[in-house]
Amino acid sequence: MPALPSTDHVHDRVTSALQRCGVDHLPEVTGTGHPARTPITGEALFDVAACGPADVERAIGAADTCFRTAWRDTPAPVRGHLVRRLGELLREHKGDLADIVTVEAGKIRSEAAGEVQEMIDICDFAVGLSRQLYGRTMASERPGHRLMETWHPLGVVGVVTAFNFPVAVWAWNTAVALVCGDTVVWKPSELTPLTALACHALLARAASDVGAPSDVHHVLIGGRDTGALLVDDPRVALLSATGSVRMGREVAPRVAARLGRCLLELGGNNAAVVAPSADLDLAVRGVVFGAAGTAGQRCTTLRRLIVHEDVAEAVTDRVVEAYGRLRARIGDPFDDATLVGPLIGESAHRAMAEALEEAAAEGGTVLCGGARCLEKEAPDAYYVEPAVVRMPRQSDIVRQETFAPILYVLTYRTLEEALDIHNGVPQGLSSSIFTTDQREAELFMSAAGSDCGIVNVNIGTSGAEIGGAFGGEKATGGGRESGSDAWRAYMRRATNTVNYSTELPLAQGVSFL
Ligand code: UN1
Repeated sequence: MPALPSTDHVHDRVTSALQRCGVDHLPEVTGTGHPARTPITGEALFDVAACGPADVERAIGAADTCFRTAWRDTPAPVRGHLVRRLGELLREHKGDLADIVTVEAGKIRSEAAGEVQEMIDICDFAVGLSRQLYGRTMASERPGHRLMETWHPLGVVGVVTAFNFPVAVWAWNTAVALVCGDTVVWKPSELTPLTALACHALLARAASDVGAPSDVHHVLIGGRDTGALLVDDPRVALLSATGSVRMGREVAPRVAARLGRCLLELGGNNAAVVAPSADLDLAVRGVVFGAAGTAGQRCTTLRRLIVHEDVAEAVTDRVVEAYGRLRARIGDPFDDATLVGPLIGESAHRAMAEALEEAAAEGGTVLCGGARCLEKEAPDAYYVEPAVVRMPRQSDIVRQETFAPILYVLTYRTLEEALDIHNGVPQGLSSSIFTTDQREAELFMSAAGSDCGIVNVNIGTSGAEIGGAFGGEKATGGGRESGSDAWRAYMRRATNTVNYSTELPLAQGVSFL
């Protein structure tokens, strides 16, 4: 098992990366601010100054003024220059940002770099979008009239992000919001303040390089109270929040109470169906990456394997065998040999241990994994062996999202039964089927198939590209971010009727005067 680096080593590495990204006032360890920790050793690296209510007020006020006085009137293709410059800086600092993500979120280096690549990709997409914010023209029912729609910027977008994708989800929202003419106030997870400072510094540099106003973006380091101020402020036209279903249930009614707009990306409980015709080599690889990758801490992580009983033994044996090979590759996420980094912290580990106990009480059999590793070397860090648990049925614990690497295995006889199990959970984010039978694949993608926002065939549930809209149904919250036409959530639509005739015919044939 790769040895862990010391906290001093991690501190030095992240310090240089932050400096290169242009974070001017490097935080120190003072014991007074908001602690920035690394899950690699579980120890504190710095204290970051936390925002108070006055800072939140100032940030929202400045972003709102910037929106009204400058940004909404800047032509969209010119707004695109800012995002293009940000994309260039992200390319230049890909390694630095990946280092910071690895330090704060514990992602293995390749996945951290992949996350930064996702930022670069969305910047490219948003730059193109800056010339494609199209409205439709419709045929008017009246002679000499034109009916059309225009898309306008919305206002301040409040972005709340989670620890597990500390930079990509910010970039999905921010790159698109900025070209749409919105300004952004960001409340990152309190577990990842350093990545937020680095992103903010890079965006500030991009703004200064292209002559865009610095108030297009503000970052607020803080906890729940800080987020609540953003949620309740009527100047925040759209609140885009990523996190747990519990968080969504708190946030949505508060935003609704002020008739604001919400874009929610909440939990997933993603499943893969493995049919008897599946290419098993491919299925096993897809399953293992989906379930154990990112130490099970993606909202798209594969949590339920619904496998046909004819291939259940073969598939389970192979997955367990692959997990056996992972065991030697749990540890330092900076080591190229590592495939499974740490859990984010103690509560994540507790949730995993409790879920495993509950699964056993509900009749489950742990086929492999679940043990904590490296606790002698780093008592405050939480490394675990990814677990596979055979369940007799889809019991309560299987229907919950536990943000840790536990894969529940269930079996089915008919595809109808598989779909019932598949859709029989509160969440609806991502799904996949492994099959070579076209009828099954089409049915799975049909209205009567998977009820998720992401429905894949012969690939796993995680690792979506930015070009499609990302998000899910039911308790996942219904929001869509990233590609396709997700930009529409960041703008307001005006319907225009223009009369270029000398008559005034009323619609629906109404006569008056
Ligand atoms: C998340 O886990 O919050 O599809 C986002 C994926 C990534 C994004 C995940 N592109 O797994």
